[in-house]
Amino acid sequence: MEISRRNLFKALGVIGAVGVSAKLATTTFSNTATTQIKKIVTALPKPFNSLPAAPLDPALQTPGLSPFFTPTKDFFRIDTAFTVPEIDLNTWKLEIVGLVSKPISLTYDQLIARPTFELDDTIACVSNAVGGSLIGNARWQGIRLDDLINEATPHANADQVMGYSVDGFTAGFPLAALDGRDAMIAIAMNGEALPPNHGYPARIIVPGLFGYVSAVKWLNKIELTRFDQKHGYWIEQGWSEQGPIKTQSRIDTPLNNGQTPIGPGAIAGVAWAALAGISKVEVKIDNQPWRTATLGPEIAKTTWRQWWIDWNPAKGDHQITVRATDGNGQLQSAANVPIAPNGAEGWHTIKVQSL
Ligand SMILES: Nc1nc2c(c(=O)[nH]1)N[C@H]1C(S)=C(S)[C@@H](COP(=O)(O)O)O[C@H]1N2
Ligand SMILES: [Mo]
Repeated sequence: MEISRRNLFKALGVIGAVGVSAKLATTTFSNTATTQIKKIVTALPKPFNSLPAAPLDPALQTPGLSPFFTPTKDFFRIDTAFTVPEIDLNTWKLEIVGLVSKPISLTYDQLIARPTFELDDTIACVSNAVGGSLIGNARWQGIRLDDLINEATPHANADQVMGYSVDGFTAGFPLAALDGRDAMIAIAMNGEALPPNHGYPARIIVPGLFGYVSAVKWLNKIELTRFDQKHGYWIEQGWSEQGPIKTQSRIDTPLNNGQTPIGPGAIAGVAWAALAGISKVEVKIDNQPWRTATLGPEIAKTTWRQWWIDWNPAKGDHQITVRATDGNGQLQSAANVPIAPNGAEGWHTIKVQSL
């Protein structure tokens, strides 16, 4: 049965609640006015590990600091899709095939009938420049990827997990990356079904890996294969086969090349590392010695960490640099490394005028 938008809202009893309608619209519909809804996600399964709510967000006290969870509407979007694929859940299937003894094919209902769990994970794009905004943190909900792949029983010679999108995009990562980390087939982010922009109805999330080698949106196939036989989309364009996220830190506030009032204020931002978490963030202002920043709560090693220090600038021009140390004591690389072929390196440095 096909339901129009208006009738659907009626059916759901949404009366004149613009905010709610708009939210529903972004989570369950594509943005074309003509879309007919074939089937919608009405309820998410209950995760077996329901994570506690995050503690009070330091961003509430520090204007300009990124919120711990990136609101879905503000979450960066990177893909090759000109138009967002529209997927009908009645016909969508997820297949696990290739170098496996027991191929698997699941309908959406079969997929979400499996145990789901929640994961707090920061995802990043390899194209994120030092200080850039192609990074976001979300609470994801999904099905364990290692369980599904074990069930399909990979052949001994398989060494790559290749995800396929309905639109032909591919991304592959080492089978060995499924080392117990919480990789998932995500069906929801921040408590709602994945919005079309972020891969509805399902995508891959692998903690510690850049999106271009792992985070396939609009997923409909996973193939067990070999690196010496197949390459994902971006590898064919010259990007590195291996794409671990690099330790980075970013100054959110004050803004680069901005102006800031003299007097008491704050410098604040976020820092992240692939899987190790962040143990220290240091800030250097002009020619002063490095100062250790206060760190926000650490909810999981897979997420970024907020940081801040107080700052009482004198009138004039200032330069501020940040650097992070990961949970293993490894200092972030200072080298000025460009984005291609496997991610930028360097300490984020900004210039500010205080007046
Ligand atoms: N189908 C599809 N999935 C994709 C891509 C794409 O182009 N097509 N881009 C990948 C890249 S490069 C990144 S960084 C992440 C970004 O995820 P987001 O748009 O949800 O933030 O999606 C990944 N998944
Ligand atoms: Mo990316």
